[in-house]
Amino acid sequence: MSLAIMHKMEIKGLIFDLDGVIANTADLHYRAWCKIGDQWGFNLSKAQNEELKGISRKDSILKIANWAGKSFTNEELDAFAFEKNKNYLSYCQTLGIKDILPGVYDFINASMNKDLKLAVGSASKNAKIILQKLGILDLFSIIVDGNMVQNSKPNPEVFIKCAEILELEPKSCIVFEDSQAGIQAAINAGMFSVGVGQEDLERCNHKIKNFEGLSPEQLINQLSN
Ligand code: B16
Ligand code: MG
Repeated sequence: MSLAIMHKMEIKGLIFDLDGVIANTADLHYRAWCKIGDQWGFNLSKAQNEELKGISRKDSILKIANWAGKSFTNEELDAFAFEKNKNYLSYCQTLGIKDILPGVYDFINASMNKDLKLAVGSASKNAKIILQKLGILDLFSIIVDGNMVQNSKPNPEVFIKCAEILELEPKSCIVFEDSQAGIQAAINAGMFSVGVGQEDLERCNHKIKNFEGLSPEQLINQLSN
C-alpha cells in the first residue's frame, strides 16, 4: 500500500487550535499585551508577538518582561498577567459569529459529516468563554485548554491529551495551528500539522491561508501528496 493511501486511511481526528485558527482573537491578545508593555515604556513588536502565539499567559509575561529588561517579583508578574487578561476579556466582549475565521464553520460541519472526531487544543484558559461567544461551543465535545495542561506549546501535552480523550493514536490526528510553537507541539506529539494563516510557518506538513472552500477530503488528499 502506498504511503499516500495509508495516510488517507489513517486520519481519524482533527485537532483545532483556537486563537488564530478558529477565531480572530490573536490581534486582541496582542493589543492587551501592548497595553502592559506601554506601562513599562516598552514597545512589543509584531515579530515578538509571533513568539507569544500558543504560549501560556504566564510564560508570555515572563518573555515580555525579559525583552523589556524588567525584573519583577512573582506576585507582580501575576498582577500584570491578571490585568492583561482583564483587558483581553474586555476586548472580547463584542466577539460573535462574525469573528469565526473564513470557512472554519463549514469545514467543521463537513468534517463531522465525514465522521472525523474533533477536538479543540488551546493554550488559552479562556477557550470555553471564547467558543461560547462565537456561538460554537456546542460543536466541540472535547476541549483541552490551558486549565488542563501544565506545559505550554511546543510541549505536546495539550495535543496528546486531545488524542487520549478522542481515543486515537497521534499518527491518526491532524493539528491545525497558527503558531510556530503549536506546529512544533504537533510534531513533538507525532501528529500531522497544518499551518494556518502565516506564510512563514516552518516544518508543518501543509499550509493553508484559511479554510475557505476547503473540504476535509481535499485537505487529506493534499497532505498525502
Ligand atoms: P489566555 P491558542 C493561546 O491560544 C494564544 O495563542 C496566546 O497568545 C495566549 O497567550 C495563550 O493562548 C493563553 O491565553 O491568556 O487566554 O489563557 O492559540 O493556543 O488557542
Ligand atoms: Mg493559536
